[in-house]
Amino acid sequence: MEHLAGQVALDAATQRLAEGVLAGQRRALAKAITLVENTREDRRRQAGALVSHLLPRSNTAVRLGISGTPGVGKSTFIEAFGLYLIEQGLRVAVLAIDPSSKISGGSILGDKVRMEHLARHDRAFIRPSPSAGTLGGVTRRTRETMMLCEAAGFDVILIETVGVGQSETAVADMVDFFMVLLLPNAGDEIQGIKKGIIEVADLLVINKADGDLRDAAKRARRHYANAVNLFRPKNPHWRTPVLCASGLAGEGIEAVWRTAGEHRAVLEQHGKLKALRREQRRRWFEQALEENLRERFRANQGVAAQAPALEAAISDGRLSPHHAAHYLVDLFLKNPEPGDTKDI
Ligand SMILES: Nc1nc2c(ncn2[C@@H]2O[C@H](COP(=O)(O)OP(=O)(O)O)[C@@H](O)[C@H]2O)c(=O)[nH]1
Ligand SMILES: [Mg+2]
Repeated sequence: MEHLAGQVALDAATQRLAEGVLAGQRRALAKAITLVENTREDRRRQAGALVSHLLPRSNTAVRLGISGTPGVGKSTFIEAFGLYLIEQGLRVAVLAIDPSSKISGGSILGDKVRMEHLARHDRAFIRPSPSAGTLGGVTRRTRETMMLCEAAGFDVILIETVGVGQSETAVADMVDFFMVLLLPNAGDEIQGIKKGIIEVADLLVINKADGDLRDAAKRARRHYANAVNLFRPKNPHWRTPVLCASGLAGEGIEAVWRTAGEHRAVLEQHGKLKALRREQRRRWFEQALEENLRERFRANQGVAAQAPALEAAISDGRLSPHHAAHYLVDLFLKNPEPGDTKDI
């Protein structure tokens, strides 16, 4: 415990990597992120030590989440938004999570094209997150990657995520400001708008407010502004604004950044930003504990040997799930795998 809570000792290779990240070297950053993504137990420990070591240098950036259904224009928006931020003298890191895509599949390749100019800029860093594995795994990698990017000197972290339930909430939990992009012609669906989205959003953006869709976007904006009033705000000092924008035409970008700044000022004014970061770390720990337990449990040989028979008995209605769960956890606690719990 004392060892863990104090200075984190790094081996020589990890120390070099840490120095490279702190010096803002892109190759070191990319390598560190690859390390964080590695699922091998020893790599995981090395990554954990690296992130711990860099954490004191990682509380500096503005963290923004951008969500919305596939095709709403998130990547196109981020390209315009990112280039705008660079013009303001900022360095921008983009982390894209798409739980529905494979790394070799369409949307990541599509993103490379959509963020073509941003991707080439030396003040930007774009990293698609491999979405394979559990939500807990994706969340861990995204958080750790965010910390690495901050340690490498990026001022703004943009996390793109698809608007599907859990991954959206997970991202909302790790950023300071969470915006949801909506389509202009979704006005008729307002009645069915997911309560959840409004509850987690700090800003709603009616995107693609250009060309023929301009008027529809204005109507949608009024509808959503009314809808927002029906819900209790997430923060009593902040009523979720609804803006129109077009990533393609580069319109409304500045207003989004201004709104993020106003939100931050409101948080700071009420002493909420520090509290928010503390709360984020607390949740991070909670999720890390759960993920770690689940993975070790699943990797346990005794558990793996017995689980299929128990699952079959449960499916057949011959065994109570609670009874089986109790039995398996007891089994795990009696036979934790050697090396797994000893050297912390
Ligand atoms: N009219 C219009 N089309 C857009 C806009 N932004 C994106 N698109 C188009 O919508 C499609 C999906 O865009 P993309 O950025 O990949 O959406 P994502 O899946 O949310 O990341 C592409 O064909 C874009 O060209 C916009 O602001 N206006
Ligand atoms: Mg995209």
